[in-house]
Amino acid sequence: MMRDIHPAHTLWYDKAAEFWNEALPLGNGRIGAMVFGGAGKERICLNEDTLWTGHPRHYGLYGPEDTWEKARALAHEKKYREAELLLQRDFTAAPTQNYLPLGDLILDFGGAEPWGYRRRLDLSTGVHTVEYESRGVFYKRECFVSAPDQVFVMRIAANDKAAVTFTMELETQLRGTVTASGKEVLLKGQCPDRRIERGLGQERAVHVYPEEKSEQGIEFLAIAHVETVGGKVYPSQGKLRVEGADAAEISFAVRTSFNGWDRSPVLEGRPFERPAKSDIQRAANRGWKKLLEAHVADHKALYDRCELNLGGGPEGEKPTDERLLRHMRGREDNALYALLFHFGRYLTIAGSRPGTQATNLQGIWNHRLNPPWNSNYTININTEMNYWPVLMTNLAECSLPLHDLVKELAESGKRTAAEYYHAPGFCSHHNTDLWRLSTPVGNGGEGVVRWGVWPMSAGWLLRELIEYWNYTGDEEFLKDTLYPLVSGCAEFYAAMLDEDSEGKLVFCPSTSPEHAFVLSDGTLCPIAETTAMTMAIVKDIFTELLREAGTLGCEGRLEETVREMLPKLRGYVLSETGAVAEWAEKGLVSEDEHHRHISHLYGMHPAHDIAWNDPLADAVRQSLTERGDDGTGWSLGWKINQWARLRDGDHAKKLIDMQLRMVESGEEVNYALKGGSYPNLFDAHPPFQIDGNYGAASGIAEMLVQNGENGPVFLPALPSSWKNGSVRGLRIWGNKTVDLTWKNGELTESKVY
Ligand code: FUC
Repeated sequence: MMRDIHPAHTLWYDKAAEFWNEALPLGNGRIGAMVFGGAGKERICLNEDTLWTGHPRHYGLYGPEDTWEKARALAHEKKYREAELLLQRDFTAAPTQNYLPLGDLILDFGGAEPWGYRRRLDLSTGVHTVEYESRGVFYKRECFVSAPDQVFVMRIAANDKAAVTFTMELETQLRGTVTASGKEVLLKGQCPDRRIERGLGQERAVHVYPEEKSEQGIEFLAIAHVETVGGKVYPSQGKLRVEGADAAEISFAVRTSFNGWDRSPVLEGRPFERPAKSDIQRAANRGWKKLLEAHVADHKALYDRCELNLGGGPEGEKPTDERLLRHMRGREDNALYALLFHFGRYLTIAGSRPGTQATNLQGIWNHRLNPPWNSNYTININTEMNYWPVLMTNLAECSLPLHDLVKELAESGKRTAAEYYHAPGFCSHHNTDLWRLSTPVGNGGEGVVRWGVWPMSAGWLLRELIEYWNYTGDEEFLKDTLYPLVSGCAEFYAAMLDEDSEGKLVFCPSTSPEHAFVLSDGTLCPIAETTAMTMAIVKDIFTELLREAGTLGCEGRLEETVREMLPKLRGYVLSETGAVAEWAEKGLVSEDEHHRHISHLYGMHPAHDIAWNDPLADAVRQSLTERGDDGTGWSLGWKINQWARLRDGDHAKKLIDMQLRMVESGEEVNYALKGGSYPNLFDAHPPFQIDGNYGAASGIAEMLVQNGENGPVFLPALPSSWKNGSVRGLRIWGNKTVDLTWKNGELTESKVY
């Protein structure tokens, strides 16, 4: 075994990345870097998590005040298509803004003739290394993104004197100016506004730089600085030239004027130039060794809390891309599952730290000006999935950015609840952005209702915060944060319910995320009277409200109302085949029996409404079977968790195997059944979407330990091929940690502390 390669903790390759999905991610929650590792020319794609298009704004209701009431009446009469067309025309507003790439740091070494090339990412230290020999000299480049020092740092060393020569430059697709002076390249820039006219398709969106200050976007300053041992450094035509050094140390800092979701980044912007300069100054003063030590200590404090060991044979020594290919051909490589698990934890540590933005569709890594789905927060599954493994795998503080997002969305969502629904409390729809957009998106175009009109996301997002309380037992959090949020959400849901023809309380009309059924004339329609998921979320929030009020001893009017409503809620309806009826009525036929969303199974996972031995679990199993296994990356991820909750370990593992199918580097959007992993282990929807990485990590944790009302269950879904193994540092409800060891599929040791 190579000394510096651990089969469950290292990604490594014997060639440089050609495509972005082969490059390797580094991050400190705020600054993201994708390192290509080219010997002759290094490219590092950089991100900062507040670089988004746009500025604070709110879109009011476009159509008449009573649109929702009218749609509701139509849906109660089962005039679903009419309800849809009305909402499409009068209820949807502008789409979200998009997450932006900062730019590339390019190091041009004037070519190389690499021999013995290797690059690797050590997940346990968060350090990326490139090594090769060229023209008789051995080169080593190491880099990381430091959370304690808020900089990206790289050291370039050679085993020969004066062998380090290169040109360094910064490039950006944003509006900006690049200058070089002394030992620095500076990039000063500004983000555009993303505009789209009503009625146009998404592809017609344009980026504009408005004249009016109140409409201008976020400003930023990025600095790349070089210190050398020997040799000389001088600026030349906006670049920096390093010649004949023994070694070089690069530090990169960036700060932006973003000052909160509701403040103009220009008129009320946060200072950014001086902070960027002082980041660089501090890093230069500390130097490589101290920066590295502080980074590794900080990283390990989180990473080392939890570890999975599934054994593994010689396959683990191969380069990661080869391992993926060989695994697809049936080679047994148990350490690859552990690597996928650890990579999910690594991406949490690198992508979401206290005080940073929550991870978006691509975490914090995006190189495109117009990224797929705007690289936004899609909150009808994707953002929530990003946070599934965080608590279980012992990284509770990394979930705080999600808490911030939800608190701010609750503010923005009050206005949306009032204007669109004339309701108290707050709500948000199927996606959001840095500016906490909470209105239903769309542009009046055909089909927008199937995703845009879904005012249920606040309830789902809160499920993740409820878990934070379950895991940590933090009473202050319950009192000051969780209970007020759950109350606001419950208030909205309670105001929205009315009776169906059987006297059951329903949230009407409703969609089941992004899915539609076929009307008798063949038209597709997403709007029904209500849906299984909608009612599952309402039930979950009502139940939680009562549990929390009970714990706090603060029952009031809202609790009284909710207590009365709970038994009258429309429950699950089963289809003729015994599956869960997605639109909560019999006879509505799905447009696509293999649809990627499995929203109707919310009660099984992530909620805890249906236990594995509940008679309803059979309906869940039947639904999953009818849906089939295949799907987009995140769809596979969700199904791993569902089968784990159903305690079928072999089926869960089958889905992990599908997620480990190597997808070549193509980046096109594909909704067909093509999920997998890119060579860099990033989840392929396709395209890259980070949720599947997190979904797989949480699924693996769910296979090993599950929470239950009567205490934890160990190895509830252990696959037959994971015969021997151990896991250390998984968390369970009640602020406890678990270590387990098993042999021949049987638990041999367990420790709860
Ligand atoms: C939802 C999913 C898509 C994709 C997008 C970002 O709309 O249905 O598959 O993941 O979010």
